[in-house]
Amino acid sequence: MRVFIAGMDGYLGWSLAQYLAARGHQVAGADLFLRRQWVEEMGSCSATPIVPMKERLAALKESRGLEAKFWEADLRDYSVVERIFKEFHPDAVVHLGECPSAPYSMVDVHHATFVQVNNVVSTFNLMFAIRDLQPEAHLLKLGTMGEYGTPNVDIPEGFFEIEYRGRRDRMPFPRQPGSFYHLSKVHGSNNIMFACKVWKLRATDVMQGVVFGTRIDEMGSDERLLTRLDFDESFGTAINRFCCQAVIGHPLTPFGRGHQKRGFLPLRDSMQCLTLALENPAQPGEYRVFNQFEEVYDLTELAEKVRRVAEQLGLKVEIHNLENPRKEMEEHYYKPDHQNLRDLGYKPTHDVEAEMKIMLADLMKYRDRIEGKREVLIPKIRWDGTSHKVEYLSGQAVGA
Ligand code: USQ
Repeated sequence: MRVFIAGMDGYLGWSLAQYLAARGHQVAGADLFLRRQWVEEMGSCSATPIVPMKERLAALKESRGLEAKFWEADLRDYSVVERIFKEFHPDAVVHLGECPSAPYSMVDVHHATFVQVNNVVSTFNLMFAIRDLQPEAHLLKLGTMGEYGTPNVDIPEGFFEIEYRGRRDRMPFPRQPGSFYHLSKVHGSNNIMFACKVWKLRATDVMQGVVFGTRIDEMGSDERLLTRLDFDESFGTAINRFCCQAVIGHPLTPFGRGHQKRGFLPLRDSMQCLTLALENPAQPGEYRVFNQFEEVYDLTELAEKVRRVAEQLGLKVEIHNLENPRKEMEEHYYKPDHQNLRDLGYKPTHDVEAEMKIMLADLMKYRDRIEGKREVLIPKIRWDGTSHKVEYLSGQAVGA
C-alpha cells in the first residue's frame, strides 16, 4: 500500500514510517519540523537524541535497507498538498501533522489561533486533496480520547443509540473537550464526518489515549532511528514526564488531587493499531471511530507504577502533587469502550509496566539531557491565561 504520513518527523510519524516500511508498504511523508521549534520555544529538547530528517532517512537505508520519500512541506498550503498527491498517489493518508498540545493551545490568543488554524486547515487540505485527486484513498485521522472529555456515563466509540421524547436515533456521542487543542480535534472530526457523508470519502478517526514509550523493535540499536520523547509541560505527556522525572530524581508531579483518569497505550501498540486500521480500511462513505488505548489509570496510580518500576532499576522516586494549572475534573467516572480495534485483531504486546521498564532503562542513558532542562518539568501555562510556576501542594518549595 502507498501510505502518505502527514507529520512524519514527529513522535508517532517517524515511528510509523519505520513500522510500515518494515512491513513492505511504500511510505512517503511530509513535515515542516514545527514540533522541533515548539519544543525549543518551551526551552526544552527531546530526551532521546534526534538527528535531522536527512540523516534519519540515510540511517533507515543503511541499517534496515528501507526507503521512505520525504517533503519538507507546509500542509496548510493547498498547492503543496496537491503537488505531493500528484507525485505520490497515496492509497492511504495518515494525518499525524497536527499540533498535539493542550497547554500550548492555552498560552494566549496567538497560540490558540495557531493551533486551531494549523490543525483544521491541514485536515481540510488533506480531505479536499483526497476528494479531488485520490477519491479512493482512506483517510486515517489521529483524533484523541480527549475529544469526549470526562462525562459521568460510559463512552462509546464515536456514536451511540439515543431515545429522546419517544424517538430513537444513532448520533455522535457528545464531545466535551478540555482545551482549545482538543477542540481543534473535534472540529477536524466534524469536518471529516461531513465529508464522508457528502463526498463518500472513507475515513477512520482514531480517538487515541496517551501514548508512551521510547521505542519500537524496528528502531533496533541504531540511535539515529530513535523517535523523539518530550518531557516539557506542553509536549511531554504525563507518563513520559513521570519517567523522565524518575530518572533524574525529580519528584513525580500529579496535578491537583491526581485522580484524573486517562487511557494509556505503548508506542508499539499504537503502531499496531494504526496499521490494522490502514490494512482494514473504512468503506466508501463510511466514517468510523476507534477508541485506541489499552488500560485506564488515574494519575496517582500511574505515578505509583512509575515509582515501582523505577525502584526495580535502583532509582529512588518521590511523588509530590502540584497545584493544577488546568481546569479539569480531578476525580471522576471514566469508562470508555475499546472493542473495535480488538475486533480487527489488535493484541497488546507488552503490559504497561514492562514497557515502562524498557523506557526507563532507555532514558537512564540520556539522564544528562533531561537534567540539563530540569526547569521545564514544573509547568507555568495556566488555563486561566496567566503564566507563573505552579506550587507543590505539600508546601514544599518548587525545585526542591
Ligand atoms: N498531568 C499531571 N501531571 C503532569 C502532566 C499532566 O497530572 O506532569 C495530568 C493532566 O492534568 C491531565 C492528564 O495528566 O489530567 C493528562 O495530561 P497529558 O499532558 O498527559 O495529556 P493531554 O493533555 O490530555 O494530551 C495528551 C497528548 C495529546 C493527546 C492526549 C490523549 O499531548 O496529543 O491527544 O494526550 S488524551 O489524554 O486521552 O486526551
